[in-house]
Amino acid sequence: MTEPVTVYIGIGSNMGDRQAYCEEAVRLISGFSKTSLITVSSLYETAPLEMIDQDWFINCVAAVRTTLTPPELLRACQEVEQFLGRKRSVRYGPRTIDLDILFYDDRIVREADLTIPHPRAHERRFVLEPLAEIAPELEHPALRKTASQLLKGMRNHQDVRRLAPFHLKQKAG
Ligand code: A4P
Ligand code: MG
Repeated sequence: MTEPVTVYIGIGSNMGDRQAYCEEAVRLISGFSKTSLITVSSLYETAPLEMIDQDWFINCVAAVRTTLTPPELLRACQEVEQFLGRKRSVRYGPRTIDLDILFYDDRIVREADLTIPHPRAHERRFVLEPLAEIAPELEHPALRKTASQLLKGMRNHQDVRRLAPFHLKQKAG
């Protein structure tokens, strides 16, 4: 039996009921096989990056313990995206839900379809704010800086507003 590792998953939505999509994504993640949810950051409302002519996002970060391998986890995340109705059209464009594997223990993965740590995580306030809230001492395995150091060192501005603490809703019935 392999030892479980800690994994951080970035969650974002900027279409429809953004908060409900994020909450539903967390509920589905917590139901992954071989996986247990540890904690979820607050929800943050964040100005769009990359493709800026689109609605604001709601972002949060979930921490889980899992024995799923990185490819298994990617597939599980993509199933959640599909289930929640994401149509993959424009890169960086609007989406009901987007799940990014930010960190998988301290592993570095470079596959054609999977890069861990997420290649843009360290330069995005919408990732670093929620991450530093739940794991300020988490060290980026390549950059050797903690989440809070990366956040403090950020030069570019992005509007990020902390909303409510996260409440995991149980499905009725
Ligand atoms: N992929 C590679 N590495 C990973 C990883 N660590 N986690 C591959 C998840 N997927 C990974 O992703 C494209 C491919 O990336 C996948 O098929 C997978 O094999 P995608 O989700 O289909 O496409 P995308 O999300 O449009 O592109 P990308 O490059 O993932 O975009 P990002 O980096 O996720 O950026 N602004 C705000 N405020 N908040 C946001 O959440 N998100 C984006 C999307 C842009 N601006 C934003 C936000
Ligand atoms: Mg993505």
